[in-house]
Amino acid sequence: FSLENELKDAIENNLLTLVYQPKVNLCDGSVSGVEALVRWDRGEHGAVNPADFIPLAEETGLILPLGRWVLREASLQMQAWIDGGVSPLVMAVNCSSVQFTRSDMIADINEAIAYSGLDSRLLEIELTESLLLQDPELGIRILRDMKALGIQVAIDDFGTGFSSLSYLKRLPVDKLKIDSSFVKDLGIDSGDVAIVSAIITLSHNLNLSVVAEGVETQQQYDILHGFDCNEAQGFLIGRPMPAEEFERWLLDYT
Ligand code: G
Ligand code: G
Ligand code: MN
Ligand code: NA
Repeated sequence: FSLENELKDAIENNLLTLVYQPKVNLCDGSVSGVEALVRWDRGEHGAVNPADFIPLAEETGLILPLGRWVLREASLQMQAWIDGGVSPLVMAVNCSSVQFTRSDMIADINEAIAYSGLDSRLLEIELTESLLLQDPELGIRILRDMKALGIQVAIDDFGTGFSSLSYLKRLPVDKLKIDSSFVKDLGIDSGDVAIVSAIITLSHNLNLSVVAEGVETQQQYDILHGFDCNEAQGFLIGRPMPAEEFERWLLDYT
């Protein structure tokens, strides 16, 4: 019984779970959104790291059913929170470039929105620069189709993929997420301060919103706030949490 078969079984039998990590608005400190992150607990074998099983899912094509499950589950969860009286938050879902090149993502997103009843403006797709670097014209076409659905689009791990800036200008996206590797040494490494400040200025000049990932210290938070970064996400604010824990976190925070 290979790990691949076990993952297939986990997807089919609803054994994957999602955890939810908050993002806050740096202007007023309010909760601005949440990112869904997939988890796989193999019972007595323990939890497998997504950094290990996402690549396996991508190689085997299992990322297609996995990605559809994540989209649907995250949309259903946000709609359930809204129905339960929680103020609407943008739900961000990570998508692999394999999903864009090997499945009809627009149909998958439409299906999740229709099934959950979630307002499409509350769904955000996070994608990495790799899709856009592999096939820029396809990337732009898919991004346009996604914007036509009314959903938000963010570029994840920004700064690690070496997107050309002239290309960035043409992309119909809403948001850049500054990779945590640049945030880690803010306040220690003057090079990282320069990079982060440049990404924030660039984003604003392109009318994009900007999020800093991996914020762990108050010093990082304060520097980002001083640079007019729009949102922050990281362990300082909240770890990725199971749904019930996230609900308690929201009540405590607000
Ligand atoms: O949650 P964690 O930091 O362990 O995630 C590790 C990596 O796995 C990150 O790059 C994250 O974007 C990715 N990841 C987590 N959940 C999903 C998912 O649902 N789909 C895809 N494609 N990647 C995910
Ligand atoms: O690639 P992506 O940005 O989707 O990855 C998100 C990953 O980053 C998740 O695995 C999440 O657990 C992790 N993460 C989130 N906040 C922090 C943080 O403040 N510090 C560290 N080291 N990892 C974080
Ligand atoms: Mn992400
Ligand atoms: Na990231």
